[in-house]
Amino acid sequence: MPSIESSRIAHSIGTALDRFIKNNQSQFQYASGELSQLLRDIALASKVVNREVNKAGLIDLMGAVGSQNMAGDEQQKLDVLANIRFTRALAKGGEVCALVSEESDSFVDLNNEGQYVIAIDPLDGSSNIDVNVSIGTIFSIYRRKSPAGTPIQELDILQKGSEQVAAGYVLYGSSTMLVYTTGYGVNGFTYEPTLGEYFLSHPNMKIPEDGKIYSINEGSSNSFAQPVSDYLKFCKEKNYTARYIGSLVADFHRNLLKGGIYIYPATAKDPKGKLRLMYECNALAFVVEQAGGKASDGKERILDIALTDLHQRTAFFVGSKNMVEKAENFN
Ligand code: FDP
Repeated sequence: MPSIESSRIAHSIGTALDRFIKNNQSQFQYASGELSQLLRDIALASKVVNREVNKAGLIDLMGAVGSQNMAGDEQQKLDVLANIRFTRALAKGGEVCALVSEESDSFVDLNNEGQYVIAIDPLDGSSNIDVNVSIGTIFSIYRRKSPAGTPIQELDILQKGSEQVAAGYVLYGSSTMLVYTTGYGVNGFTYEPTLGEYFLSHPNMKIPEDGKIYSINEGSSNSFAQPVSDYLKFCKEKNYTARYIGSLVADFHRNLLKGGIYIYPATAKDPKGKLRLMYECNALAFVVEQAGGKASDGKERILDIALTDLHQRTAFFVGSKNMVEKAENFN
């Protein structure tokens, strides 16, 4: 009988994120190493945020800071802190020329020669911070369109989701994971806190084509449109399982692994849907499509929706291909 230590040693610890990024750099059409550095900057900032999230209860980071962000949500202390961490890391790297964040009114022009624009929700699911439930970071990366070194223009910022060159999320859950795509499949990395590194734990992730989990805030069901109510009735007739954490990244991640659908439809409170196209839905839509799933607003593919506003909202149907198609068919 091998001892625990020797059986542990028998298993290699796997590929570190840095090594993985380096090995796959040539896949990327602008293989200059800049995007790789940008992904490393995101990973580093996420480690810092992870540290703050883990000790939030100890150092008075929980609770609201008293102000509201652009979308009208109450800003939590950790939201603000995460925004600062990511902005600093991305500004310092020099690869990003402009940043759009859930936490700021307009985009931030970083006044540099960077080739990339990033849209980020530094800490999503903020109403879950105080109760120790999983939260996440969501990011989308675009290539700028105007020449480097010139002032940022609207055409650099308001790009469709289909123009993303990379996207992903960090889930601060029972373990911390970074999941991302550069358009060549989806890979997931788990953070090893004692080594301070992300390691490849979920290579080439694929979402099951079908599933039995539906995730929606049914508290608003009185104001759902009839097709959404009809689809929910169908889910219940099929004895599907309801699972709703209320933290988009966590709900999305579970369904990605197990198969399922997440729906945030239009409601009376949010007639255009609650979630933000630019820094929530586009990234997850890119990831889910790369994993073989689907994302739409109930009718139109999320990645094809034209952007007219930084903080634009949309209804969101995302998850297993067959489930999203079934929900769309009720329209
Ligand atoms: P939160 O308001 O806590 O930041 O992005 C918004 C979001 O969370 C998502 O993470 C989550 O899925 C959704 O809103 C929850 O909204 P409801 O409370 O309306 O269900």
